[in-house]
Amino acid sequence: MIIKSSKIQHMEINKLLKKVEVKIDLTTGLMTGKSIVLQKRTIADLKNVFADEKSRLTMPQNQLAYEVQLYLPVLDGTEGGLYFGNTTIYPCKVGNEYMMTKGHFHAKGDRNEYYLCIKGIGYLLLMNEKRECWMEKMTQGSLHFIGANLAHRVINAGIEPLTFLASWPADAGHDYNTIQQNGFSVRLVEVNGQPSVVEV
Ligand code: S6P
Ligand code: ZN
Repeated sequence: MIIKSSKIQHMEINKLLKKVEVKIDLTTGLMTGKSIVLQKRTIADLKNVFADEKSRLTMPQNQLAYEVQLYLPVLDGTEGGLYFGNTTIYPCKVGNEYMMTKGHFHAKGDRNEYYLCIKGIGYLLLMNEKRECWMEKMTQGSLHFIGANLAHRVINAGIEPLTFLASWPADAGHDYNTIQQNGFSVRLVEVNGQPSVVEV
């Protein structure tokens, strides 16, 4: 409907509005919308991720380790496309090692990524192709830029779930094999109640 006010013609805003597909609760990081994909990683899915494989095998195999919500509005591999997601890592240890994501390089090494911590306490572990590692502390509101050719893994070093949002190119792809075979060159373990780095 066209509304006439003085000489300027105004159009009802509703004519142009399209439904927002996804909403994010910024207090929890949870995403809602019809096109959200859910991925769950249990203790059973994390074979050879932790140093203490024996301890992992004694844990309930269906226990949820972390879960990911994904918004994938374009086809996988679309050049110029962007993806968005969240990850929640539940607090737990395998042996004395903190719960963490599998970690990966991007298959297209020059594709970058942002992580934004919503809640919880942990560390973003980064590793370059020379296997040099460094970490950034993740706390509510911390923004992390993951540059080219860096493997990335998030470690929950707290006693609450750690949730972060992420955005990355739709053609980044994931190389899990390199980490599955060689791991990162450091691990984060708890010693006397405090996080401590062990070189591998
Ligand atoms: C994707 C992005 C995240 C991770 C998620 C789980 O590029 O980095 O969505 O997929 O945090 O980690 P991982 O290492 O199991 O994929
Ligand atoms: Zn990634």
